[in-house]
Amino acid sequence: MQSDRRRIAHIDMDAFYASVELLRYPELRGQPVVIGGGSATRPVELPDGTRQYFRMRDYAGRGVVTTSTYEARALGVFSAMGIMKAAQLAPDAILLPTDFEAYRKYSRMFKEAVAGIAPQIEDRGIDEIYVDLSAWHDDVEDVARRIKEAVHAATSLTCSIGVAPNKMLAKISSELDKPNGLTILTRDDIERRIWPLAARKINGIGPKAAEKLAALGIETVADLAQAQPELLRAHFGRSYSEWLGRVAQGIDERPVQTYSEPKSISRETTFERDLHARADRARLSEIFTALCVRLADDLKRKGYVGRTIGIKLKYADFRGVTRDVTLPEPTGDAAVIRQAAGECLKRVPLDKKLRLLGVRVGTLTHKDELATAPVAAQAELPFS
Ligand code: DCP
Ligand code: MG
Repeated sequence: MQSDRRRIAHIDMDAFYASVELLRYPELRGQPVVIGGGSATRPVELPDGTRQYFRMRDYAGRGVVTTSTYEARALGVFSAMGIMKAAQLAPDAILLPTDFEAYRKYSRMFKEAVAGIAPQIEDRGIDEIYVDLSAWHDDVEDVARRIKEAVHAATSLTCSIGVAPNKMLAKISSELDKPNGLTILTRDDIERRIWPLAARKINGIGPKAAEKLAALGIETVADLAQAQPELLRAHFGRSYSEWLGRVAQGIDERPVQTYSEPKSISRETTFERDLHARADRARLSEIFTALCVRLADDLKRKGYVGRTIGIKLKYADFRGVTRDVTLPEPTGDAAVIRQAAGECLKRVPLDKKLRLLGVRVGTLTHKDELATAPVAAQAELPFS
């Protein structure tokens, strides 16, 4: 397919976790609501049948905002903000606990609804997908509207859709008219609609790169498109600067990958209070083991085993460190993962208090792709 003829849709659910919660608590519609509390923030049912909600101002702890309703965003509350900091901006907003199981369920329902119409789907995470509509002869706007209706019929939720000649432009387009938006973008629209946007709107230009670009006077996509290639190359290296030049021109040849293998599977936890490797040894060891058990469960459920075991630590001062080790055979066994991760832990400085611990299994293989021979050998792997 000639690349300019492609029609790629990016579909992204609106205020996803918050919108799922509003289905449960419809009386909160129109109010600033923040998602991210623990079970202590669960609404209390009163004898008269009404509910008493937890207010942001009453929160103490280290949780972060997963998402918020558009009314809360108007007050400055966004994803990834500390809840206590957000409470200063929106003390009266309602705080609800996160319920990942419910979000996963709605995620599946929305993806199935889209697949019922257009099955060429690339799964990008809990609330977003790309869909290749290139082969459709119907008017794409029509198809996109049918997709929105199907998603709403299945979930009672709204999504925003961007349709464009490639994934990068489709992703930006889906954001242009949020919530409940539909934006169809053609090559001819790039200068008018994409160039005025901040360069960081391009997926792949992170906060650090955006800051470096700003220091060079490059704020918008137009600035980037008109920047001297030599200037970009001097500051960003060859491959990233060439990529920057291409995306600014709206070029992105990546195909929609209808099935993608995960690169790694991980679990991590931020402690309730910072822990010290020696003083809190028993507690840490317990958390560490529990992480490995949950990770092994994830691997089993998803049908993977992996050869690279890694750990991630964050110290109280937020500095992070990672270590990994490669095993001779792939594993999905909690005890083997625990032992290898324990070896990694011995290779990092443990003189300062810790805030976060994570364990990761990479270099994944599907269990059914493994030769059947080494089963006995695996059972004999040593562990502590
Ligand atoms: N999420 C999270 N932490 C983040 C960002 C997102 O836990 N830092 C979760 C909560 C979101 C969901 O992922 O509901 C989807 O992320 P989006 O970026 O798509 O945000 P929303 O769907 O909430 O809002 P929007 O309407 O802007 O898409
Ligand atoms: Mg979303």
